[in-house]
Amino acid sequence: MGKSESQMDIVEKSSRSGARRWSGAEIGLTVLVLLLSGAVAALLVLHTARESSFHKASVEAVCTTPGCVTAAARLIQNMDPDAEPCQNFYQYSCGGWLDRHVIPETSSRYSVFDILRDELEIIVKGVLESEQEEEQDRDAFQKAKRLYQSCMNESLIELRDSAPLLELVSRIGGWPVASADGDSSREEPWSLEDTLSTLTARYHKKALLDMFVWTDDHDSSRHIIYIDQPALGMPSRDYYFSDGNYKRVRDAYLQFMEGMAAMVRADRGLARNDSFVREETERVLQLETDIANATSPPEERHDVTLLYHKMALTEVQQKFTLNGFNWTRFMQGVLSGVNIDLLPQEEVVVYGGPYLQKLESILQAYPVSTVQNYLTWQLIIDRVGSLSRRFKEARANYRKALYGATVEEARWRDCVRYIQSNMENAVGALYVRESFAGESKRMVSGMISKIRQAFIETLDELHWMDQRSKEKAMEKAMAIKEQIGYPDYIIEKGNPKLDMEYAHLNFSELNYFENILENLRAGAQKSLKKLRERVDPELWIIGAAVVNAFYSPNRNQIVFPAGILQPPFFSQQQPQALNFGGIGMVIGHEITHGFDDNGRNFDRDGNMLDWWSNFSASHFKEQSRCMVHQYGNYTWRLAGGQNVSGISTLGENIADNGGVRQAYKAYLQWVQKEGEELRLPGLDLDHKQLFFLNFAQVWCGSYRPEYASQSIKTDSHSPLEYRVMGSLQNFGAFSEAFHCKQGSAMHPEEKCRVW
Ligand code: STS
Ligand code: ZN
Repeated sequence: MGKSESQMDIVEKSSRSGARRWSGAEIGLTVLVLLLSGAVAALLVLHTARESSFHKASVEAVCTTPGCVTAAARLIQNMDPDAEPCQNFYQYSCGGWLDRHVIPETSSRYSVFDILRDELEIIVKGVLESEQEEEQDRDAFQKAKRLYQSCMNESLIELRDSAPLLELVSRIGGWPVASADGDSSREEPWSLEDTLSTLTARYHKKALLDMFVWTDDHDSSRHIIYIDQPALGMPSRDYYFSDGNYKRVRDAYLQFMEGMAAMVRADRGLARNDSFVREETERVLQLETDIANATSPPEERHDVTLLYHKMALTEVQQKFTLNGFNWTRFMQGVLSGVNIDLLPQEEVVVYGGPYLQKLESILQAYPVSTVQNYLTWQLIIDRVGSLSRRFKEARANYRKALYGATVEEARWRDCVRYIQSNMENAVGALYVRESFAGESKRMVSGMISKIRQAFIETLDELHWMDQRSKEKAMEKAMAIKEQIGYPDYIIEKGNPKLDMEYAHLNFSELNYFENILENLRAGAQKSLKKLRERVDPELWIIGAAVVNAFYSPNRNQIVFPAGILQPPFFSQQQPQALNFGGIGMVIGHEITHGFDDNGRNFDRDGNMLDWWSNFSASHFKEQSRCMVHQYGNYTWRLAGGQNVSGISTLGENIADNGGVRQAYKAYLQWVQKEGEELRLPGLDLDHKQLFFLNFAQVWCGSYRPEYASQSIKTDSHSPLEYRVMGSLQNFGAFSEAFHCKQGSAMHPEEKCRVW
């Protein structure tokens, strides 16, 4: 649904006049709209009318447009006005929201941000289910809809039951734990190299080793092969060794693996042999525990300059012998699917050196059948969601332990998410066509230039950085490229590029499982074939139908998909205080990622290059240490009383702190130029306070304890509450706006500041 002309007019007129006041006729009209706009708005009118302080003079100073009333209603409902803003600004901003929401049985975290995603999914469901004459839909849309229909066809999925799984297992060379004698009867000898290359190139699955093609950190115009440690079956290495919740998940994981093996055995007509299945699956878990132990924890992988080791393939072979593992056979196997031949002196970047050093002895300690059991299990685990109900039931306890959610998501949500992440541009086009106001692009671009300017001006305030480094930082900030909303070509009817992206994909409405396998192969090939291609600066790194924002260090680029350009982040109809506290803060956050502990290692062209003086670099580390301690001191009760990892969340915390500061500065400059905004009805807050309130309310939300335990180990963002508290405790302007006394919880003596 596009925004109407008249609504845009209101914004345009008021900003041109600069007076920011509404005429009597406009007030009359909007009061009428207000009366018609439902119970919330009506309550608001009553509430404000009863307020004794709401005298006549201030009536004129209040904005009563539908946009203002809607925003005010939201802000009021979310907050807890009885809480003390200087003691706990999160409770003050979000107490109302927290009281009125329970986490749905299907969710592990529920927040204002998550609800935006849920609502976006409803829009995508609508467009994927909309019936058009086939010939009216372009190819890309037809394919997206067909894929969605295949996913929704649950009765057929039930009917096919384990058949697609058994076929997959046999294609990967069997699953010894689900074979007669524990060995899959093969004619050819089993090869680790070939199995890993099939997993990588055909199923986009990275187990035991991760090989991928990505922009070379040292040369942002070309691609290169990377070798890294793999992801694990459970979300982080902690699940393999720690107690409490992690142990509960581990037990459920083992049970899940056992259950799956038993079901596959039964469906292949084999005897149960429970003790054999138990022994084998326990051995697989032991192998994976050893692998987890060999991986480096995130805290040790933080410095990308230390992670990066470029070497010739021959050197990889010498350094990481892995009991005779033939690296050339493995890598050539991966690349042959995209018709690329390895060069005699092929260069490879090794990120996971310490892991590879340890892998040799692990592989020596286990029989081939255990390794094979492990690799097949890794392939199966991701596919369970697309099998019949009884397989999902075998997984239910594991998911409950992992996420705390007791009920599976509605099928349509799983299907929407799948199509969204596998056909980003087709879904992006459908979403934009349905519900994105094109005018937002221009306004957001204007905000980006204001916030970029604020970042540059803020450099002058920094005592820890010398002039030379400030100039380099300014150059880098000026060079940041921006992408807003969506790539134009996806909505151009005459442009074939969108359809061409999916030209090689042929989905069947009947075979969801095979459609997935086709997508996996296509996804792997799409990324592998880039090896000999130059980096395309025009490429969008994310789809339009996404509620999120991004910074790419290799591209020095910020991206704001259409999905995030909506309230509470942004609206042409809401006060600028809210836009700057919302999307303005997100823009500042993404810009600051270019200068966080990771981004700072890349130059204006996206090349890993040290542009820092020794003085500035050592002070950057000192300033950062303050934040590592500050956030590392937050104890999260929900995660069993664990502390936040100050190191793993450092980049996001630097970005949050920088983002809110730059957005605030840019907003004050806007006010100076355009004049102060009208107040919002029913809220006794000035425009500066509204800025902070909207910033905080994006993060109103709660976690299930199971998911808190997970995200404290896997999420690079601090828990919602500490994102708000941490950034504002460090920001003197917040305390000024809310008149907080020094020494109060929100205005501590010690403040951390990087940017
Ligand atoms: S790093 C992008 C950042 C972000 N934080 C998230 C998230 N994305 C997704 C899920 N949880 C936390 C973008 C952002 C910054 C500030 C405010 C909102 C979004
Ligand atoms: Zn971020």
